[in-house]
Amino acid sequence: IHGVQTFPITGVPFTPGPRGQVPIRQDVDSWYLNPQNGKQVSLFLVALQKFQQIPYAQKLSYFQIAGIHGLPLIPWDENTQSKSPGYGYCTHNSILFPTWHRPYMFLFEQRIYEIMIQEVIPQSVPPNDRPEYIALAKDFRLPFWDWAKKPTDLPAIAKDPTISVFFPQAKYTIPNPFYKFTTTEVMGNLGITDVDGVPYSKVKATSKCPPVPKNPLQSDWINGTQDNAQVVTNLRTHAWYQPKDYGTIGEAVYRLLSENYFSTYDAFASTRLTQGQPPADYLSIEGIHNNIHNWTGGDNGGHMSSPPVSSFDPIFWLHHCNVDRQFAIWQALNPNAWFTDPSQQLTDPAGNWSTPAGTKVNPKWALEPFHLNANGLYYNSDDIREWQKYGYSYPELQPWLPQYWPNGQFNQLLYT
Ligand code: TYR
Repeated sequence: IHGVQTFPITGVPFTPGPRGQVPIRQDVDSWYLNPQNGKQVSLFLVALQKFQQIPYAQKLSYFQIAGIHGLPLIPWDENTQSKSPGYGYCTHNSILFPTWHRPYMFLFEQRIYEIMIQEVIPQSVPPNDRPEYIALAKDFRLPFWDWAKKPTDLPAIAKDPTISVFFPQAKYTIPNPFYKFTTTEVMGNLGITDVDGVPYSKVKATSKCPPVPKNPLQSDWINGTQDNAQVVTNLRTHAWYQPKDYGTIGEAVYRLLSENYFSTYDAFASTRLTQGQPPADYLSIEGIHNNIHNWTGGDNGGHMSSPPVSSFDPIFWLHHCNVDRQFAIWQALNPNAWFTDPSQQLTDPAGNWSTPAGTKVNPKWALEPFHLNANGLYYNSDDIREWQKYGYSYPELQPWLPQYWPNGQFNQLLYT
């Protein structure tokens, strides 16, 4: 029983169109590089900047929301203490992997929208222009980083240390909130510990592919270092850590989405079924995602390679938006596939916060700490099976577009 009201995660509020249309989460490059989106991009960048500046003690700060995933291992939006020691709330090596990360993306997207409406528009847009900007905020959806498209690259929005934004009365440059997440004091003061000898407690910013050695006193480690070229080399070289050559990222995703490639949702969803087994001839969605994390963070402890701290790097959100997209595409291709065998233990044998060791999960398993309402009701996997109910879809998944209508007739069945 919760003493205080819980935070209702809803995604961005929306009204579907007459054929069920909802706003689309777009490819981050197509969206960002199109000058027509400049106003919406500016809203997003300034909202993210403000989000990252919210005091770290606040539940709705970037720091605490990113901190749900792993460190600093504090309860979020609930009173309970850790159930079993581990990496935090994130569900890895578990068939809850795709479903848990879905409401996590709603929460991030919703916070960006709220900050656009509550802060950026009132502060930066003159009254006459506000209706236009409010409409842009309502239409905003988190973009995805399609790391499987050719040529594989980092998103342009994340590449430079500074970035320009414009509003009706001003055009200026800000430190790019997608380049790295920066804190005002060393993260050790905020509860971030070292992990496997990597001195995350000593830094004031996230890093990608830092050079060897990670010296806790090196200023580039402390203030964050981003070796974009090394990230791109890693992605294009695709040295999968599983002892097998799975080809390019695009080839791995192609197999992920191939008809009848996976017999069950469980096999698609997570590394759990192949853990400790001889290398399988496929990679699950989690398996592909793991490699992207490791290539982005690099071999020397860049944040993205370490589950306890990966979500502090802002690129995490663009990466996981693409994971959610592939999950949604797979669902559309396999509409009847869902959790199959409740008698199996399909979570990490070592356990984590929301799935203690030995847990057998089912689609009603609470996706802690994400709440549907203010009364402490948790999301479960069944709740998020239909993603459009939360007001978004993806470019490939717009059954309301005429090209998807059978016989030229809109078919409501295709929408659900
Ligand atoms: N540590 C994982 C592995 O090697 C990869 C990973 C990294 C997964 C960060 C999640 C994450 O947040 O398989």
